[in-house]
Amino acid sequence: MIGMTNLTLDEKFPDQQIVSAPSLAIGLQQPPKRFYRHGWQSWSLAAWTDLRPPPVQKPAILHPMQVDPAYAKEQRPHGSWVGAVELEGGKILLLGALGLDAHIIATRNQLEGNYESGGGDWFIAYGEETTAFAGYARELGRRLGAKPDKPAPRVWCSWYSLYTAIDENTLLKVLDELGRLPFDVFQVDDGWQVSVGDWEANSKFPSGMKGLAGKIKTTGRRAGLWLAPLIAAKSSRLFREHPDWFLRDEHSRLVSAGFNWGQQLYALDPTHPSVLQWLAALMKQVRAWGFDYLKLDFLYAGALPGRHHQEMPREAAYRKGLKAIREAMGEDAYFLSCGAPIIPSLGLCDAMRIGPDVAGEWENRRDVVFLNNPAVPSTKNAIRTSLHRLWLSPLVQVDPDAVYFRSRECSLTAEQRSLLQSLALICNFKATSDLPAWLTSGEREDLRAFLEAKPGVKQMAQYVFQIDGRPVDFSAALPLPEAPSGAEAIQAALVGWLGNHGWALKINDKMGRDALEKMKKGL
Ligand code: 9PG
Repeated sequence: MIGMTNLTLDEKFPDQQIVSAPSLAIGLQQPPKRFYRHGWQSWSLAAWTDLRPPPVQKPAILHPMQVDPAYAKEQRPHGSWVGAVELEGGKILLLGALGLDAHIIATRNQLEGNYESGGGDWFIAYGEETTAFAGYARELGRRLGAKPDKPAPRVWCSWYSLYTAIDENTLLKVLDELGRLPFDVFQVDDGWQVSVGDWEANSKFPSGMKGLAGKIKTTGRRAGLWLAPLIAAKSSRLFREHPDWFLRDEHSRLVSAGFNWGQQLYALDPTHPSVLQWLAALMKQVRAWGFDYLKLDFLYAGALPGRHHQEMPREAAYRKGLKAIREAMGEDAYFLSCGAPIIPSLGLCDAMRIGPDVAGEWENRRDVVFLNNPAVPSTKNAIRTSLHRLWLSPLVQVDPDAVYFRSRECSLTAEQRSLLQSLALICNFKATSDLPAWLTSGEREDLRAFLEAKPGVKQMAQYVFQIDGRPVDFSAALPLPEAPSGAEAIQAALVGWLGNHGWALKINDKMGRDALEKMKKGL
């Protein structure tokens, strides 16, 4: 390939170096044992895998919201910005981009990195895994900005119990029942808005968002709010009124930002001046309502491939949007990014979700195994990917997602719940959605102790930690599921086919909402 810089891993290879090139390949003298694959955004898989071609994740209709769609069908082992191979003897070779739009590909005889547009610097490390990743993190911090000095607040978040079935009365009841449990933030998740794109209180919130934030603050807590500012649902007013604000491809067709809430999603173009103005006004609005903890979600949409209003690399477009958002919300707000393209978000947010969603389930067979999907909600998926992104800790407050203390409405074993809680202690990011009414008195006391804990954490081995002397081994969360065989393979093919159809996803969405309403009646 023209413009390719070639290096060879030999005896004289330096421990750490920085090389500037549009494309770079490091020749290996032996086939690697494992590949560290780093997914594009919060929910995308990060893990050490073997060197077989990564099976294509299903359904394709969800690709824009689960993987980098530009590489969804890549047949070689690959990852975003950074990749590493493990060689005989346990040493690793890490190749990490210091620019924003790079991709890594591994083969049996080389580790290769390419910038999508122009070129940039590469950080290369050869040696022990922890040292190599620490070196990469240090260099990223120098260029993109390191961790702000804000301790992570302890958060009660409405998502992992009530999901979209929230309303003012139910939330106020929860707020009351939390009593004196030491939460710093009460965070309202998805379900308060008129539509994704139309960020106004819906009819389930008769006092309006300012009223709700006010009530939260009278309990001495900060008010938190979820928004997905860079996407809009097809049925939203925003999309109908401003179709020209949305990202299109070279044939002027709208770019898909995925499918959720039973609808097609589109991506705002963050290089459009009117979009930037609208984003700033939105952030000022939610601050004026009284919210100062913002969980901004589905952020990947700002970095999707397409033709921008102002031509620039897609991840530079994203960073432009994110900068406008950060500036408008103010430095005193706490900004948690979610569904966020990892490297381009650094230096602009306080915290970052580093894995897919947890769930009251360990590993759903239909969603995780049949669809071969490590990005869908599942506690095993969440722990696996978060563990492989702990190296980001010096750069941003890492969020491994909520923990469970409840045994009601949750099929996780006590051991699985404990693994999740331990990971939260390691990250020092504590959040839950457990409804106080679902907790036994013992569970409530355990939750209190967790919120108050300031344990000493020691890493003993790659996946083994000691928390106040108590050993915690995460091995159970590591294996990727084997592909289904026999009759299950046929079932899996059917689920995969259905999953690619809007009507099937709509039915699935409706069934989920009906089940939620039933659950709510029992509250
Ligand atoms: C609200 C939720 C919660 C949650 C977020 C995000 O299809 N998907 O791949 C997909 C993944 C995650 C997801 C939604 C869809 O959840 O991570 O905490 O805020 O949105 O809708």
